[in-house]
Amino acid sequence: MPARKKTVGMDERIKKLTEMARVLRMDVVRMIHLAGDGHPGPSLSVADIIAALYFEVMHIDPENPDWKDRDRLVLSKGHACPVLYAALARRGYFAIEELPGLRSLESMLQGHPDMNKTPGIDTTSGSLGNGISIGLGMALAARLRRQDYYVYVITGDGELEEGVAWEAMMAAKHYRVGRLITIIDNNEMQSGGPVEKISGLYPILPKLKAFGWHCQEIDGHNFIEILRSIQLAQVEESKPSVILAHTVKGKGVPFMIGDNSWHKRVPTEAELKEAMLALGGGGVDETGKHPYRRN
Ligand SMILES: Cc1ncc(C[n+]2csc(CCOP(=O)(O)OP(=O)(O)O)c2C)c(N)n1
Repeated sequence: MPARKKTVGMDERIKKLTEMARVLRMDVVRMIHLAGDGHPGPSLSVADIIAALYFEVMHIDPENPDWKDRDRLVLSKGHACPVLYAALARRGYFAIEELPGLRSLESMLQGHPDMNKTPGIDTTSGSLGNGISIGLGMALAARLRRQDYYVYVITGDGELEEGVAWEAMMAAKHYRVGRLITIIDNNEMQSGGPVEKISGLYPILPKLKAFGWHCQEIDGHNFIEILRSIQLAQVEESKPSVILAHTVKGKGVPFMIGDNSWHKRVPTEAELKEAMLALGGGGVDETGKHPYRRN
């Protein structure tokens, strides 16, 4: 069993996470360019949260992906899997050389997460709305088996339009499940446009408060707020926790921000270069080749 990490200074931790999130964002844009398909905007909005979970928070062992006491992650917004795949590769679950295989038939990295194909994926997802329910099942299983892992669920805001999410929220409070921590990637957009225009979903937190959840609201791109809110959620043992994280779809790549066509769209060669420049470089080497490429 891996030991819990030693405490290091906050500044150092934030620096490390900031750099990792930058690398993950570059991975995402390259992967989608090479795959010729995928969801860059939704992956980029959640990159900081994924970096914090996989490189700071979660008690996991990449050498032993099925370790029974590991913390679990449910990526309910499964279409954002490129950033999860990048994090798993960078964390050592599988080789970075797998990343360019995204969405190809023979690859372990399918267009939506598949727990039977990819080491480190705790649940198959992609059919929106189901993640809180799946996470609740995992948390209840931990209680029955006297295990003490945490379950982290990442959901989009738009996907909360699915009724099953609210059934799960009601049940989680009823069963007083304290180790279920849901993070809402509240980027205010869904595939069809602004969430506010499409549904009567907002405001979200008062509804969850009324459902009896422990509620927090943060800037989902601020690592101090991400880490603190997760710590506070972890000590709340008697009820489920939600963290509403305000995020920006396409974060890190200016031409993707505010343009919802990037919900699902493929960067051209020129757009790839522009994105890499915006993210601080490293996308194309001096010979003009990508650092990794499909064979
Ligand atoms: C049950 C279901 N219905 C529809 C879709 C198609 N779909 C994929 S992404 C998406 C929008 C999701 O919006 P949101 O939850 O806000 O996440 P974002 O991509 O904005 O981060 C939709 C409707 C799906 N994957 N599953």
